[in-house]
Amino acid sequence: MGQCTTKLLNYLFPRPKLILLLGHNGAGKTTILDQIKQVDQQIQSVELPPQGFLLDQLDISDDIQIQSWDHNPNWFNKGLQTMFYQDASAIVYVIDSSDISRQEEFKLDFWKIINEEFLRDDVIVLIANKMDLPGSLRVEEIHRIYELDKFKNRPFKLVQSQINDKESLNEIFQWIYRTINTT
Ligand SMILES: Nc1nc2c(ncn2[C@@H]2O[C@H](COP(=O)(O)OP(=O)(O)OP(=O)(O)O)[C@@H](O)[C@H]2O)c(=O)[nH]1
Ligand SMILES: [Mg+2]
Repeated sequence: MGQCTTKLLNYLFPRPKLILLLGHNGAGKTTILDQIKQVDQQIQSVELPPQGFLLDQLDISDDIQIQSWDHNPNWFNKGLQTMFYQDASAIVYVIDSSDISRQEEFKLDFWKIINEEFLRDDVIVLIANKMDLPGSLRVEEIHRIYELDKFKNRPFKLVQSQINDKESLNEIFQWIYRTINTT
């Protein structure tokens, strides 16, 4: 389906704005969802047949939904990313900042996702998680490794986070909700 058709359908049948929470296995996506959900909200685990793709879904309001997909490196080879990512308004990519040996792999994955043409207007957030662990990368190092200077004309933020740091997480998600509601 072309982008114009998608936009028209979204206009005629409005759906919640979608925030995708992505990142490698164990980066901390589910933990983050747990920390930003309100007491009366529940994370739903959904399995999509036939391949059995897994996602966690959190409905923030009637207007905003967060989906966290299990990391699947084969999506890009099979062209499936378009189907699952194209409706997103924001991409939140989570990295384990203490896993030094895999940063190059995380970086390639991050850029592969956000370079998609259909995501070029999206809000992008990189969460440097697990900052509490010894040897975690410092913010300046993440900035350099991920070549974040390239973000000149897109709404982008780099945020440090660690388990139980609800304040920073809520602050950044509030910024995302505001930003996607005004674009
Ligand atoms: N020390 C530390 N551990 C964390 C942090 N965030 C998450 N963890 C732990 O890391 C492990 C993986 O976290 P998850 O939230 O399950 O990671 P995930 O990205 O959802 O992983 P998948 O669902 O497998 O893709 C769990 O044992 C968490 O308790 C953090 O900031 N610091
Ligand atoms: Mg998870």
